[in-house]
Amino acid sequence: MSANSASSNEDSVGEQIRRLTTAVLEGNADTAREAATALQSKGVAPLDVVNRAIKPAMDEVGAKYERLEVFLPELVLAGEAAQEALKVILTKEGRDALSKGKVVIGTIFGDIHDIGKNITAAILTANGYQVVDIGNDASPDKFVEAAKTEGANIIGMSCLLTPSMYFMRDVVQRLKDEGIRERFHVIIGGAAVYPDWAKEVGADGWAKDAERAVQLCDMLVGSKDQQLSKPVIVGEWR
Ligand code: B1M
Repeated sequence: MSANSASSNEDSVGEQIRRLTTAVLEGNADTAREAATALQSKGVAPLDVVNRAIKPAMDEVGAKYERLEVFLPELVLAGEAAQEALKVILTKEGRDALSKGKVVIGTIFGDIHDIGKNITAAILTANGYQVVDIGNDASPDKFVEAAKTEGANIIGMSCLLTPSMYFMRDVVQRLKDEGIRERFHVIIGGAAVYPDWAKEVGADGWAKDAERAVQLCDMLVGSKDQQLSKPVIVGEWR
């Protein structure tokens, strides 16, 4: 590629990133899908699309919600537009996955926020993990049963809603009660939970975001012969 065509490709990538960001902010799922398709066809990595467009747009919608500048309907539409874009950009990576381990992931009981969980699931898939997504509002029983049935080695719990975070403790307790705690690496993440909470519930690690969740899983899965001080914390809280 010549220098000119490389820079014009980057211009049009920038343009589609802005288009996608605006589409998510405005809750326009059709435009979000189109912009994501354009970015995928230009070979932009899924993680770049997430970090440059989807995540900042959702953060901005969240900030506007907190300032009472937008309300629940706008949040729902923004969430749907983000999900449409994710469906487009993550399909190929998912198919190409090589398995480094198997993760059962879900959003914990009572909590239906699933965008961050979906991103984390997708980025783990894109980075070589087999991911079984048990959805949102998943009970402690559902986590444990799925992990056993699927033969997973990692259980990942996401939580954005403070009242729901207490159910994370029940998952760990249930594993202990069944004498299978050591079979799984238990990791947590999501805006409601923080490093000390991982310690509090007896999890093996906490990650700030999806990329760091990959680093965390890599560390835990690769830790057979080394002592890790647990919980392993990847990223700074806030
Ligand atoms: Co609601 N909501 N919401 N919401 N919502 C929050 C979370 C809130 C902080 C807004 C606020 O008041 N400031 C607040 C929670 C307060 C609290 O308890 N701490 C809140 C509330 C109160 C509510 C309702 C109760 C509102 C109501 O009905 N009155 C209700 C709850 C329903 C329920 O769950 N039972 C509700 C509903 C909704 C919508 C349905 C409208 C929608 C969700 C759509 C969906 O998820 N499908 C929604 C949204 C969109 C938000 C905000 C604006 C954005 C969340 C989001 O998607 N962020 C949020 C405010 C905010 O966060 N600023 C808010 C983008 C996403 C990419 O980030 O999920 O943090 P995040 O994920 C990151 C990391 O945290 C991390 O990686 C991700 C990517 O980097 N991560 C992990 C996530 N999971 C991980 C797991 C890991 C590792 C890393 O390992 C397993």
